[in-house]
Amino acid sequence: MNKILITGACGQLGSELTEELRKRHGNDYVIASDISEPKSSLSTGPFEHLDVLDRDRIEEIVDKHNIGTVYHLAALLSATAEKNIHFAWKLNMDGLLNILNTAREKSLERVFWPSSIAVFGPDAQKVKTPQTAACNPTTVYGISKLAGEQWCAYYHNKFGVDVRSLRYPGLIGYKSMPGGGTTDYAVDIYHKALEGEPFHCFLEKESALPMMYMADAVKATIDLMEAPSENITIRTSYNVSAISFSPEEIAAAISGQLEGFEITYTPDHRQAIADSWPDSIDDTPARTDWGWEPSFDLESMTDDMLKNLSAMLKEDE
Ligand code: AKB
Repeated sequence: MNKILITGACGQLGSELTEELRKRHGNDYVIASDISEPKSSLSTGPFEHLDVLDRDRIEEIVDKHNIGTVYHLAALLSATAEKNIHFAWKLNMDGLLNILNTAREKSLERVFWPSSIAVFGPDAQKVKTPQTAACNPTTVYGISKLAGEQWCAYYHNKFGVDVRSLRYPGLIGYKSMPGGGTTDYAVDIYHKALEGEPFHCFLEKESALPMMYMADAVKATIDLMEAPSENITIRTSYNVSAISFSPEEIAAAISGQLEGFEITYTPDHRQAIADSWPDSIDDTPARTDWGWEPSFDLESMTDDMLKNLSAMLKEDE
């Protein structure tokens, strides 16, 4: 049976997707790869050092492990990308093209690539942004995601590469920290709350953004990848939605469970990025085409985050 390769497996989504896919298919069936040293949670199965800008190395790993499916997650997120625009473009575009070309030449069965709500810009409908809203991003990250979506559709239409994609909102999980995103505050806030420290938020209190709990994000990804080809009507990238909240709303949900939690607001350069994105997303095509439905809302996510994160922090003591 052909195996699965995950690039960017040390990242926030990569590490959880690796864990879940190994649970479902067996440890040896899922090859984790990253440019960074492997995290201890990845030691359950094979790991390969991989810079996705190195096409020869990608092909070597694909041949060595008889790879049939790639989840290509290695990329720079929005806030980091704004600080290094040329490298962000290179990594996000050339990395994707290396994977798409490998998939084409080696006739891989399936590729997953993450897009983002960052494809939308300030002129898109803010609330319940539809799948087909105008995509005029004002960040280099958003520009790279929009171009990436078009490359995915092109490789599918021209060369028959079965590449599938989701426009993720901010992802929130307790197992690992995100790195370099604008939505990262919504993970950090739980850590500070449990450490008994005040949280200094880099966004304004009313700045609502689309978000999703990690369990839902992993489920959406695998559900999309397991859907029959004929159900996939969108070959750019699907809107997927779960929760939408502002910093003051997540703070209120935490305060409901943890007495004495304090938050202050000092918006920085990331506020402009947040302001350019939707407040919430409409994901009707994902629901219709492959049955997408999230399980977690703000309350149930907060409950699960605080329970699991406090258990983890206790273990580390
Ligand atoms: C980011 O904040 O950059 C990401 C995203 C919404 O794509 N979490």
